[in-house]
Amino acid sequence: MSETTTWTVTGMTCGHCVASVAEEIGELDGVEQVDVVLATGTVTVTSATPLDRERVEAAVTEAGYVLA
Ligand code: 9UX
Repeated sequence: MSETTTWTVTGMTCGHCVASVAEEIGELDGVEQVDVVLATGTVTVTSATPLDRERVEAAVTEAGYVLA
């Protein structure tokens, strides 16, 4: 069963930021869908395997932003 979780990411200010975060999170094992919303600074991820904070934070950090 997939699960969907919404996270808050600070520091994203443009569409390129959004694309970078979406790309990094999309590379995590199990991730099926990623929706990054610039206006709200939120990232909604649907994953087939549980996504712990450490994995999401590593991806966000790799993209150059900060997981709230
Ligand atoms: Mo451009 Mo979005 O530096 O950070 S990619 S504003």
